[in-house]
Amino acid sequence: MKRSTCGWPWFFVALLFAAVCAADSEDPIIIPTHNWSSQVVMSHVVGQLFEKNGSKVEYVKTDSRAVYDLIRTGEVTIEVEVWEASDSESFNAALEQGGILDAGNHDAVTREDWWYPMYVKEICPGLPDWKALNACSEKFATPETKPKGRFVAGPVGWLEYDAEKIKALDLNFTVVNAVSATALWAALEAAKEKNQPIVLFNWTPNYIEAIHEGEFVDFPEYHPDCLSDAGWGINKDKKYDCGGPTDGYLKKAAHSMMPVTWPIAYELFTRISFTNGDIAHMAALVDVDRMEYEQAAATWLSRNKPRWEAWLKEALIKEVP
Ligand code: TMO
Repeated sequence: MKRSTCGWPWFFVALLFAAVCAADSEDPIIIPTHNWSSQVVMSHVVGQLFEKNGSKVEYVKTDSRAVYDLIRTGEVTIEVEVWEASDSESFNAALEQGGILDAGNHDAVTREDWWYPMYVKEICPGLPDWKALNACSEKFATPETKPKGRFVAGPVGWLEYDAEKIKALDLNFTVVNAVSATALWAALEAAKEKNQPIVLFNWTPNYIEAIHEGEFVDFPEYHPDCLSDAGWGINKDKKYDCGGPTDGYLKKAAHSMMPVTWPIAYELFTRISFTNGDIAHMAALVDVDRMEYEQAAATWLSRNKPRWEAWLKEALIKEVP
């Protein structure tokens, strides 16, 4: 089903005439949401922009790893947050199989890795160098992990090679997955209250850096080959002997038929770009201000109107010359 995109009251007349000819499908654009706040808010920001463009939108909850195959088959249409550290393996595998497009990078620069609140540095001297960890691993031990230290990882389905990294770097630590992002922050709060050492998974941009002072552990420098070539890096027999990228990308991905089925929405999607500040803001609207996701998205849009108006306008000019 095709529909014409007429009726843009704020555009000048010539553009209006041109827009009559453009045709995005009336089928809904399917947007997957995951289990961390910025991704869900950003999904709704993008969804609400598609709606302003006249598209129908549906949201589905999916795993953030399985989503790349769902995009390839067209069961979902886009992914708004492809994180280099967590997602590059699944994303690259999907690109190789076909059916998915790299829809460009956000402005944001990302990092995901082991992280500790600042007081831990006094308890474990030598941090942020990763080599300091083994000397105090027993200080990070809990009844369930002793004599090894505990690394509190994110939920299963986020970055998944921490256990491999521990082996490859011969770290005296055990991975304990938090069940949710909320559980991760609860573990941080609990440790902080008692001044106990803790090392946990964290990422930036995120709202948490505005609330808790802390640092990432500096592991051997990342290289994409670290994930695919055992011979790369300080451990010649094992992959994953490195930290996450310190200046990682944040990409968007789309089903390969999106430019054909929803040409204007696709042009719009390629133009959408969020900064580190935007993403921290989106997360904070939910995690600090306790808004619903839809409301957080509408709030972000109302505070950033000139930016998304420009994206919409450029997408229409490009697609409807
Ligand atoms: C998977 N995450 C972006 C929360 O690190």
